[in-house]
Amino acid sequence: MFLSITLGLVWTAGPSAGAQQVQRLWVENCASCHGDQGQGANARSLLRDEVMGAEHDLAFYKAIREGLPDDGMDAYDDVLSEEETWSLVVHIRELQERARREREPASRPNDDGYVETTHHRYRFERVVTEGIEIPWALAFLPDGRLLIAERPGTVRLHDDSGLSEPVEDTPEVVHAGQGGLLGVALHPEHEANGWIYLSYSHGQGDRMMTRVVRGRIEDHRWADQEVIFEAPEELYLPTRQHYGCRLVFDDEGYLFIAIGDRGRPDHAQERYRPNGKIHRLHDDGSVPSDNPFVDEHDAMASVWSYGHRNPQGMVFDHDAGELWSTEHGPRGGDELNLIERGGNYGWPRVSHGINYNNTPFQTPWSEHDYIDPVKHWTPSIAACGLALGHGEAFPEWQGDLFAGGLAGQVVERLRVRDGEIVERERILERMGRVRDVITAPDGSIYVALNDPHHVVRLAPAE
Ligand code: HEC
Ligand SMILES: [Ca+2]
Repeated sequence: MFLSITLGLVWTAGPSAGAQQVQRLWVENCASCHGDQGQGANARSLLRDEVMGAEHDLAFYKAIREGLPDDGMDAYDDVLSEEETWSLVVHIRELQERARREREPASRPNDDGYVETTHHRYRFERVVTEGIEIPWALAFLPDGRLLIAERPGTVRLHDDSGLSEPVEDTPEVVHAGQGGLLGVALHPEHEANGWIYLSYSHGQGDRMMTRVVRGRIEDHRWADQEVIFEAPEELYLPTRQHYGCRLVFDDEGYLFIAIGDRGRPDHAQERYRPNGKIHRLHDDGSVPSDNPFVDEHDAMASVWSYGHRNPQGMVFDHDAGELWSTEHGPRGGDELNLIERGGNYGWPRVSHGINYNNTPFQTPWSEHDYIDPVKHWTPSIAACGLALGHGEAFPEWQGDLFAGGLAGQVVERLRVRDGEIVERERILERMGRVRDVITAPDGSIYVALNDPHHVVRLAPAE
């Protein structure tokens, strides 16, 4: 039975509604023994080190459903639905994360500006501190200048002499809600052809959708613009969230475009729609003939994978030939996914998160044919920005993934081997919401942050 039916309450969409229901379940059923914050009362603390972390999810789920008769906890399978049970596991993870933050020192620069991590000590350098507004996507030009795409719709260049004025004549974006200028990529042969790709929320009347163009910067002016990806007008939506939208080229010159579900979860499963998908195109916007759904009646031929919620991080691993993406979950359940041709990543049918507006999910362990994430973050970090370690600056970080988080205010380093996370650490924490993470040609890592808006460099310590 689904949560909405069990509780029989009127649910309104929005974070507070879902949060309150779980909170109530906790207070009414669990807090007497486990404490209102999970700190323990008649039972031990749930904030103990040995029970922290997602690897205990299934054990927790089973403990609640089946009880722990030897320890004095009853089974709740008659009282709680599967979804309610899962929502309580998410709630416990949130309590644990709050406790961890209170007791664990954050990975922040010390007074001299250095941060110690497992393999490397790095220096935290503020590169751009003034004059930028909501930096959302970064890219290095071959001449060493840093291109900064700002969400309100401006593009600036930064070098040793400072920050430029906005490039003129860049496309007009809808800067509303989560929309704006959101992604940038350079053509693999940029040095020869000058092409720069931008993705942004584009409006038709009062409806919006993600659009991709390419152009060149000539005399500080956006020139030669061509539309690379655009949805049919009837598929534009009045919603203002979940545009995606990262742009990445692979090693064969294909362009990948990540678009979020635009706040319409079911659309992610509808292959004729652009939203909730990762698309694959030739550099000129034409559709490759070997895309997975080119022969499917009604499907959008550019679709490469689907069932995505809001992918805001994407990177291609040139050594391994793998495309990686991070996406926002609902409440919990942010994902790191290895993107496969034609893959269905499950949203909104399955998720490790729980939905704010209580749309029923299967529990993460239900039988299903969707591709599971390699890792999930519960509670959510609000995954945004994804980079890959390469270059000389940090030799031990070669091939590692660097995932940014908005709400999590974090850059997490992840090492994946044979589909498993073998190392994971927060290398930067609580220095602002992380909008993008990229690796510079020399291997140092650049991060776009807010509070205040700035760009920082994680540089090798001498
Ligand atoms: C009557 C007291 C009692 C109540 C009520 C109770 N528990 Fe427990 N619970 C325990 C005890 C005792 C353990 C065994 C661990 C320990 O000794 O603290 C336990 C273990 C667990 C565990 C396994 C983690 C661990 O520390 O081993 C989870 C998860 C859990 N409880 C969740 C819940 C949730 C969720 C509820 C409410 C739906 C709940 N419990 C209600 C007493 C209780
Ligand atoms: Ca998924």
